[in-house]
Amino acid sequence: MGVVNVTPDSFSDGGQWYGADAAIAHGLALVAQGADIVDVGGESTRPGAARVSAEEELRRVGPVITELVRAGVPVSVDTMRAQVAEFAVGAGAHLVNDVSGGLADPDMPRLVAEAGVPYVVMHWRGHSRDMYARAAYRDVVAEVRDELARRVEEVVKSGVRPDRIVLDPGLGFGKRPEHNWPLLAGLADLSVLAGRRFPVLVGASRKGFIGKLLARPDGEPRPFAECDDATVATSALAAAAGAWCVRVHQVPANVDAVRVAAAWRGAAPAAPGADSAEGVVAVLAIGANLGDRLGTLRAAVAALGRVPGTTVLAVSPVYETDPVGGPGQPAYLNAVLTVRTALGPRELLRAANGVEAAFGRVREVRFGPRTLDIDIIGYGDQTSDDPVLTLPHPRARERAFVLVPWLDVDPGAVLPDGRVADLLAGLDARGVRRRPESLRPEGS
Ligand code: PMM
Repeated sequence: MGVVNVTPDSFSDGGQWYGADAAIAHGLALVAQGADIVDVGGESTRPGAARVSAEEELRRVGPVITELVRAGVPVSVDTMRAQVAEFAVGAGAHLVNDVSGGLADPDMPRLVAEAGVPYVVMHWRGHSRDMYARAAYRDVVAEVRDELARRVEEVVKSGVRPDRIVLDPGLGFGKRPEHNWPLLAGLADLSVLAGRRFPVLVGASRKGFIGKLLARPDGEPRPFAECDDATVATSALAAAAGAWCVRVHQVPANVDAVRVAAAWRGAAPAAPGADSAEGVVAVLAIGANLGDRLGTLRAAVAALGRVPGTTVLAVSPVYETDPVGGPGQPAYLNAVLTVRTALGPRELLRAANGVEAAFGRVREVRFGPRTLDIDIIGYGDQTSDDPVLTLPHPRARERAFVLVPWLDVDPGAVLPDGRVADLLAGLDARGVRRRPESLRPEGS
């Protein structure tokens, strides 16, 4: 998650992206550098900050969110106000990031529930003006976990679905440096509340506790803008510990860090019972025939694995395939993956569309070339005539470029009209050629 603070006074990058044009250009640049989502905020939460009015907050973030969504960027809105969140999700924002976890504005949880978007619930004890007055803990990990558990209970009572919730320990918010390190070291503990594992977002980038760690011998803290290397180290460790997302100001090196951590985790033996979580197994087909096809498919697999409540179970080999239908166009690379997901089918579709949008997918020419296409082929045993998402995918049975890789990940796969192996026997699969490359992160 790349940060765009449209504020004159944020501690980490205040003033740099204050104008709408600069903020939009920065959001686009962050996505080009590899951010999966751009977090747009219009109110500084630095220690001591006074609040701005809702009108001013909207004036700052409104045009930036509208324009980034229009450009296909997955946007998160960093706000404590339901009014601002309502505007943002109405404009197409994908996620609401509420640093108060629903405490600052009682209308927020209901608004998020109605919008059905993912909701970051951060640990927070009060506004920034005097937040250090509340920075007293006996056992910071236990207290943050208990307070987050209460917030989750409350927002679920307001109608937010548990599988839409992302937790955040709120590093630096009402916490002194010595409180932040145990929270980072305890990420795995924080992610499990009431027997349910939640995705966790970590916002350590350029925060004061990192500057303090790296202080000069005379005690002068390292300036914020010189804390990016240490932020990258934190991102790698957080991602290796299972964080779902890191919120950062500088994207490129943090993307590398997250990829390293994903490869590291991917290579580790599975913990007993790790995959026994509830959820439905869905089958996704991915394809690309523009740009860096292999790089795009690899990044798409990684991005799908970071969708809240979703784990990639198996990824097929890659196949080069001749285009079927549509205008003359280059050959595709195709693959199929299975995921276990706590999301409903429409939510999974929305998440998949978000990943497509992050790769600049435009939906203009039917069956035309595309940088990335993600189709939901099946969702458990569910059948549906919903025109937005017909299940199973109505054209899967006639597409060898789907059935061949599907059999790789599930040799016993079935469709309503028969076994996939039998359906494939009736198709011409000569245009589907297996490639040697893998879509799993290098080395896993
Ligand atoms: N930190 C800041 C702002 N928004 N949101 C979440 N979810 N988690 C954070 O830790 C967080 C946040 C403050 O940092 P900034 O001023 O550099 O944006």
